[in-house]
Amino acid sequence: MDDGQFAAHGGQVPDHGGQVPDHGGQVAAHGGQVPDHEEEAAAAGGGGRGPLSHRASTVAVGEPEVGAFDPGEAGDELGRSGFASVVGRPNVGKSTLVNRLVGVKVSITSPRPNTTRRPTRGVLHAPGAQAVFVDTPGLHRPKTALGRRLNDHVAGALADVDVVVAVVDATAAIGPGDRLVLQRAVAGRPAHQVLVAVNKVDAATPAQVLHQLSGAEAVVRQVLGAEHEVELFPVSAATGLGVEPLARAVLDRLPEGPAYFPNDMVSDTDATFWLAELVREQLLRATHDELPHAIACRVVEQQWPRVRIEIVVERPSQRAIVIGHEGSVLKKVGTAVRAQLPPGAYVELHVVVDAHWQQRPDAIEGFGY
Ligand SMILES: Nc1nc2c(ncn2[C@@H]2O[C@H](COP(=O)(O)OP(=O)(O)OP(=O)(O)O)[C@@H](O)[C@H]2O)c(=O)[nH]1
Ligand SMILES: [Mg+2]
Repeated sequence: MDDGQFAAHGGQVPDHGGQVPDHGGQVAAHGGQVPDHEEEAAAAGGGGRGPLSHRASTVAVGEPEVGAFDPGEAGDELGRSGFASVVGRPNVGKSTLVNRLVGVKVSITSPRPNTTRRPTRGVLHAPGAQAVFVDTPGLHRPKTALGRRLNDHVAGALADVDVVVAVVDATAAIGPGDRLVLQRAVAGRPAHQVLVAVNKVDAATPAQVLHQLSGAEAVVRQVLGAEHEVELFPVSAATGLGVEPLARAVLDRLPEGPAYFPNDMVSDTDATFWLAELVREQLLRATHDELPHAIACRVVEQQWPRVRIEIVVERPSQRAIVIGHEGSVLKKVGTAVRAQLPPGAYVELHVVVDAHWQQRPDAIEGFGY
């Protein structure tokens, strides 16, 4: 194990977010004077729930709400409830769509494939109904134990759910990966339980969108039989276009049942995992190419408002990329993460090398993937 240690805060050192004393040493950057914020931090902790909360009343995850449509006032009386798994190839926008459906950021997103590494539940509360959307990793051809694990998660999320939303990308031709997704989505399921979303219509021409809609329909009919009706939804998870009809279609297909989550809860991701995810998200956005697959994050110390997060890479060269010139990448990542946390957060990032962690099931499980 090799290590390099950095912390990113903001307040006291507004312009540079911290000192960079020497290379490979410590970059400290904090979010203001920690003691001053103790009260706020304690309040944000929500009585032991930790610094982050996915309860709708205290959306403390930082980034602005993604602006979902308004499903109306959620009431206590429930008629319908159930689970809807969102599946698709990597990078088609599943997580962005789930965030939009739920109206709160519950899953991290990035332009890199295989950003999502485990099923992530986000709850849509509507009058008389509750839909639990399950964001899943992108179904892909796996090269590592991690990749196989991601695909296993998808298989698990497809079993025993009420509705499946299969997502395809309007800007890329429907290929073998999409075909596999659509086959898995409809296999052994009544047609009415499967909805197909053609996402990213904001970035596609009308002709492209039409082409994708008919392509997806043709694949589903091949599997289910020509007589089956397929429900298709052109959407933009990025802008929200078309998301409301999709959400309503999901809600309409839920069976009668009790509420699975309290009214003010939008996700069941624990605060510790979420902190590590926020760091990984910023790393994926700040770095490029092959690095994303090599990155894993975990919280190693948490004494709010101080959090120490370990970033694990597979090679020393990757460690250098993650740190950046004079700590520039880590600093950027730490600052972006801190901006999503309650005031006063002190985020310490620490990079270590662990060769081949992606091939070791124990390591993969250790990260919670
Ligand atoms: N233009 C456009 N971009 C989108 C839309 N939805 C998602 N994206 C972008 O597509 C990329 C992938 O989005 P994610 O939501 O992370 O995709 P995903 O399917 O969850 O990806 P994995 O978790 O890797 O399988 C990101 O850069 C998003 O900003 C959309 O409706 N329009
Ligand atoms: Mg995702």
